[in-house]
Amino acid sequence: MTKRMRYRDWKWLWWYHFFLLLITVNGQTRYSIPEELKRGSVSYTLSKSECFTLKMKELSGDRYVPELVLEKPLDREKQSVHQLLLTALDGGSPVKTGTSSIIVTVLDNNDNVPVFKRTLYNISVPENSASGSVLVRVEATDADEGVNAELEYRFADSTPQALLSILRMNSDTGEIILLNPLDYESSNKIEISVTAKDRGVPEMEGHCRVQIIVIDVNDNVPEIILTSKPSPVREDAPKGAVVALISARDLDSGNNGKVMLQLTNESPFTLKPSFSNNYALITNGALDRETNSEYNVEITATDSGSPSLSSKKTICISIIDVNDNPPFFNQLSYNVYLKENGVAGSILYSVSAKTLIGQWVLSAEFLNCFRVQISAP
Ligand SMILES: *[C@@H]1O[C@H](CO)[C@@H](O)[C@H](O)[C@H]1NC(C)=O
Ligand SMILES: [Ca+2]
Ligand SMILES: [Ca+2]
Ligand SMILES: [Ca+2]
Ligand SMILES: [Ca+2]
Repeated sequence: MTKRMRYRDWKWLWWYHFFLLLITVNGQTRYSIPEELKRGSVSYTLSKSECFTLKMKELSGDRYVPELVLEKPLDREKQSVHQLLLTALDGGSPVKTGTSSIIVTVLDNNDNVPVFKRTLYNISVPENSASGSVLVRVEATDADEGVNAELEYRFADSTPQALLSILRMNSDTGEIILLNPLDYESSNKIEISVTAKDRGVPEMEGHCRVQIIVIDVNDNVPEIILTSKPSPVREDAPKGAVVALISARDLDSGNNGKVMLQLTNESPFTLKPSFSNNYALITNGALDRETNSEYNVEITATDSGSPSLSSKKTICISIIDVNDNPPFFNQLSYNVYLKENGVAGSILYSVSAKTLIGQWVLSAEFLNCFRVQISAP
């Protein structure tokens, strides 16, 4: 009969994990190796291992039983399987040995927090980004396995409702999706906290921040504002007389909000820039009510965006009459021939003069004999 141990003597080892009994003695975790091995004067050695050692436990009657002792905490994330080799030596001469492998599979415990690849995601997006577009994808990893590493992405509970109506989180992929248009003019920066939660028990949670910088797009048309109503202008107003005060406004920023005002058509007026975006509409030439009693001045506002936007406004300016036209007769002198003894009241002669509303006055020395009668032309 061979002294070498046969398979059936060792087959318990294939079932070792059914028998491993966890006992803690003096702070050490011990896994007792079953009864069957207690027979005979057999000694044991264990292959070198960082975590496990073999201790002989004394039983009554000088009998010993080998125990597998855990020397330091296991960490599945460092080593998930430990392969040990147990050797049994008999007391004979020469010594005969038998070996068996012990495979220790370390079960996962949810002891790792999900960790984001970046603590801050800093991205820039134009304000006209289309709804439905993916702005950024956050990503976290979890060193555990199975449900302990299954992640769900969410916006932090403290996220304001206003942001939740603009952004949506895909809880599986970590993609942040734009729901509604951004508006640089109302908010040029969005900051949001994101969490990744695993499905372990208890669950663990990792955090990161997402900063979305909104880039201005030229989406506002410049406006022309009359800061004072245009006042009617006397036709004899000197050059440079202020007719109206005008300002320009554009809600965009930078070049998109830089506005230039111009007069579109020829007129005896010009725009004089004053402070910032303010202008004065002033006279720039001779006015004449008799040729033009009213001017429609068209102003164009253009921003410096690319492409640029513009708007127009027409201002109506009326010219006030000044009595600057003396009446003049068709002829400088009229020669009238009369017979003596003429009937009083008869019309002698008609004269006419170009004039505005006025009076006809006859020299005083003739008032005894003549008077002027006005008749329709
Ligand atoms: C985020 O990006 C913007 C523009 O790219 C930059 O000006 C800003 O300094 C960045 N912020 C941080 C905290 O990195
Ligand atoms: Ca773990
Ligand atoms: Ca985990
Ligand atoms: Ca804009
Ligand atoms: Ca603009």
